[in-house]
Amino acid sequence: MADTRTTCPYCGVGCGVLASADGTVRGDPEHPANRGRLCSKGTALGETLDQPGRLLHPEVDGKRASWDTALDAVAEGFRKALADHGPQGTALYVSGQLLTEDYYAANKLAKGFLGTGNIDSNSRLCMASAVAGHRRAFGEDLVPGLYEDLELADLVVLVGSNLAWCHPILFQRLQAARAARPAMRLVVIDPRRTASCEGADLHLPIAPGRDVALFNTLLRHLHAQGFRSDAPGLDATLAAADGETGLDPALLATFLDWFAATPRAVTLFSQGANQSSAGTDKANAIINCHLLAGRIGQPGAGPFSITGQPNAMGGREVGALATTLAGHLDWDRPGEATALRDYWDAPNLAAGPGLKAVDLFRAAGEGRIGALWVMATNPAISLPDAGRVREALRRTPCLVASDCTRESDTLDLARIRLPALGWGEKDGTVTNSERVISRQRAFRPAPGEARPDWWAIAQVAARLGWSGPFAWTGPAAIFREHAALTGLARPAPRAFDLSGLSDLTDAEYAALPPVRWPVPRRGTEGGRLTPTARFTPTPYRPPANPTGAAYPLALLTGRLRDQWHTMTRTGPVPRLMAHSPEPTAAIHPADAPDLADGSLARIESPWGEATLRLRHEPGMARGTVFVPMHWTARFAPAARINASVNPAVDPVSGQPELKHTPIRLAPAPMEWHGFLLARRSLGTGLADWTALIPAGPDLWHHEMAGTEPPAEAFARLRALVEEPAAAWVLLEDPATSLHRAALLREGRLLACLFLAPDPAALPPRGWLLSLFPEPAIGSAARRALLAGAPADGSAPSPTICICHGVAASVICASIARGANTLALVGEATRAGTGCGSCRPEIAALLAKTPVPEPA
Ligand SMILES: Nc1nc2c(c(=O)[nH]1)N[C@H]1C(S)=C(S)[C@@H](COP(=O)(O)OP(=O)(O)OC[C@H]3O[C@@H](n4cnc5c(=O)[nH]c(N)nc54)[C@H](O)[C@@H]3O)O[C@H]1N2
Ligand SMILES: Nc1nc2c(c(=O)[nH]1)N[C@H]1C(S)=C(S)[C@@H](COP(=O)(O)OP(=O)(O)OC[C@H]3O[C@@H](n4cnc5c(=O)[nH]c(N)nc54)[C@H](O)[C@@H]3O)O[C@H]1N2
Ligand code: SF4
Ligand SMILES: [Mo]
Repeated sequence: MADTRTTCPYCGVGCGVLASADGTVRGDPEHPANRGRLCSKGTALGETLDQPGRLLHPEVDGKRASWDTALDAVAEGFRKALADHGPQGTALYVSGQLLTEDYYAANKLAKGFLGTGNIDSNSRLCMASAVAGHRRAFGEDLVPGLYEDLELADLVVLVGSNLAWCHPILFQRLQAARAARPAMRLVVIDPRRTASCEGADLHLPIAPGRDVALFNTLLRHLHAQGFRSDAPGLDATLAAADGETGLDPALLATFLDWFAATPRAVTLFSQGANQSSAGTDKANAIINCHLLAGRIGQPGAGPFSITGQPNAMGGREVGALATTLAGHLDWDRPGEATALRDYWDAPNLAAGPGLKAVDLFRAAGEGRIGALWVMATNPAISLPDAGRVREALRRTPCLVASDCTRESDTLDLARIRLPALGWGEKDGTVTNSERVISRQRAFRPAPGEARPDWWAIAQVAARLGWSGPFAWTGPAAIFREHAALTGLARPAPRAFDLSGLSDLTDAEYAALPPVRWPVPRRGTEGGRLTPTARFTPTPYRPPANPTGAAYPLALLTGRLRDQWHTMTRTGPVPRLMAHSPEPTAAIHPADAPDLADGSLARIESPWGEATLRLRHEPGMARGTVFVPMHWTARFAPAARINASVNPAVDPVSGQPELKHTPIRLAPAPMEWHGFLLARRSLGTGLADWTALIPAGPDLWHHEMAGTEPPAEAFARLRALVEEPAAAWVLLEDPATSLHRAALLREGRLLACLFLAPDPAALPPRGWLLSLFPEPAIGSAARRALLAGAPADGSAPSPTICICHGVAASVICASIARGANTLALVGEATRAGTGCGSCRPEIAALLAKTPVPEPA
């Protein structure tokens, strides 16, 4: 059977994928975003298809139910909430991982028929500040530029973006352009020295939250250099352009000069900008500079807000945020709400904006929300002050959750669970960061009773008495309705126009190639946009909850290369876990002189706490700590960082300040540290601190630490894995409190348990894991096992290249033997020759490892 053309379900780059029914995937050479390439997550998509833990049947009150029963229960829950609280007591919380068609249906149900603005999306945590910034500057939420502009630019500035890890294919396109045109410059503005800084011409280690001060300084500099603009608002904006950057003056001057001197400049911004209590101002401060310098809407020039999720842009197009209507229509433009009401024939259209995510969950916690439908997102983990959010979810009388997996912290709390189609099964469209609409197509049958989200929405609408407006025959019909809506006569002109697609037949929709909006009925399609713009004053404000004596460090949170959000898809894949198996907190060594590298540390904030493995990283800005957002109750309950993250929001966008929480660090005192390697998962309740790490087919690594006496823990944990006809090989050294045990049956390793008072005394896990596939381990390996060290004395070494399973030590050894370029390392070890996502890290090893002089 021919491959199916579809789109990657991870990041907003929106790469085209060719997938076959057996789950083999490769990059689509014809897709404009990636031209055949895929990053580490995209490459491993096939391994996420047959995941254990799929939600296969509807459930009500913890019991399997038929779809009819479950949908009746949802309708009843919403009916009751409407009766008890009115429309404002109902809500939907949706996601940029829905398809445009699902998203459109959800928004229509909430705003058109339930009559509430209470539909918000996880885009509130992600893109809301960029949306608000665009609307202030351009009057509409639009991204003027194209990916190609990053290749055409002479200067690319990354603001709060770790592009190398979060948008790897776009980063590879950028690096390829730089290799072809070495004069092209890359500047990275980030408190951390990230993988994106490898090979950059300049890294500005901005103090968290100071970006507005930096771009205000740039604006003044450009004005002083003689740049002028006719766009309104310049004088007031210049007058308000204040703030100290705190940067090294020489670094700052270099940046200011480069920007002023380079007409082709792109400033790409992401969550280091958006997730801030000054997020909207950060967006506008950046746009202001591009306006003054006249660098917008031209080849190689413009501000560029990159989207996170695969369909973050689609959600904005259908207006499924509490603050927008549909099709880029607004409540605050007279006539637009009326036009939408008529189009939908929805007499009950919401009169105004609803609750934004943080406020929505606060309202739920106060008992003001009777029915809440969560779709394709995991708020119990991903919202700030997440302990409160859990309480709110528990308190909501009718909590409905639609998901593909049963293994989500939010699903645990839901009263009604609805099984949704996942990637490879669902069918519709997504829009990427450069406004390209691509099809996601099904290439696998629906598992169990999973159904599309739009269908579940339409079914509930019908049960509430609104069958006609939701009587779609499939996603094509929804897409046509959405596209036609964008062509409505609107009082104010809009760039967003899909009216040229509103008459697609089902067959044309099925075959739709990637297309960039606008697609008007008449006139030019796609291309760069040159919006009419105005300046927006952005006076500098420090973060909402500044650090102080009690909480002296700033907690930054973000992403790892191979994990996706709350790990529901990437966590179970051993190859993806290998790159960064444990939840860590990174800190500059000088900021934690009393806490050893590799020890467990407790993060405490006024909102909560978490315990993670401490890593000393000289690339961290002083006074900051970086923690990945990913870990959940399923993998490491004590490491759920959002329990500590503050819920302050940007006053304009309502986006939470996920990149700045005042914290302090304390040691997490433990009697012992250790790990248990076993052929089945023993869960996350093994010890005071546990991280569960899928390590291979039927191989599980449990990293642990505990406060009970080590000898007791040793006996207790051994009892958990004991098996008939298997025997322990033991070594206990009471003097040093070292405990080692290996469980063997006929020479085959079944489990390994190691405990020690100091984590540094434990042997490398990778070496032990590599013994499990052996049919029987030899006497040398057995001796080494009990000695607690591999025979060759090799130290633990992280996997850098997951495509070919190459460890850092192997790469360093090849460098030491003279491989002094990425290409030579690739030839010697194959590292970096697969998806290429690890190349920045290989480059960092190349920069660090002394290369021998040629003989
Ligand atoms: N591997 C992977 N890729 C992903 C995702 C994923 O989960 N995993 N998620 C996708 C999604 S939804 C999103 S939104 C994107 C996010 O993509 P990014 O925004 O690139 O990722 P983050 O790691 O959240 O944050 C980026 C950087 O902001 C920096 N930062 C923190 N505070 C500040 C500040 O005050 N100023 C500046 N200038 N920088 C600051 C952090 O140190 C961090 O390196 O990634 C997408 N791609
Ligand atoms: N501290 C901190 N917190 C953060 C961030 C941060 O940087 N720091 N980043 C924030 C950002 S930018 C984002 S985008 C959020 C992401 O956070 P979430 O949206 O909560 O995270 P995901 O793990 O992506 O959850 C998506 C869920 O949807 C399910 N799913 C996938 N496709 C479908 C579908 O088609 N239908 C249905 N019904 N379900 C589906 C998946 O199985 C998964 O359970 O996290 C935010 N939280
Ligand atoms: S860059 Fe990677 S995660 Fe993003 S769309 Fe492309 S393959 Fe998927
Ligand atoms: Mo995001």
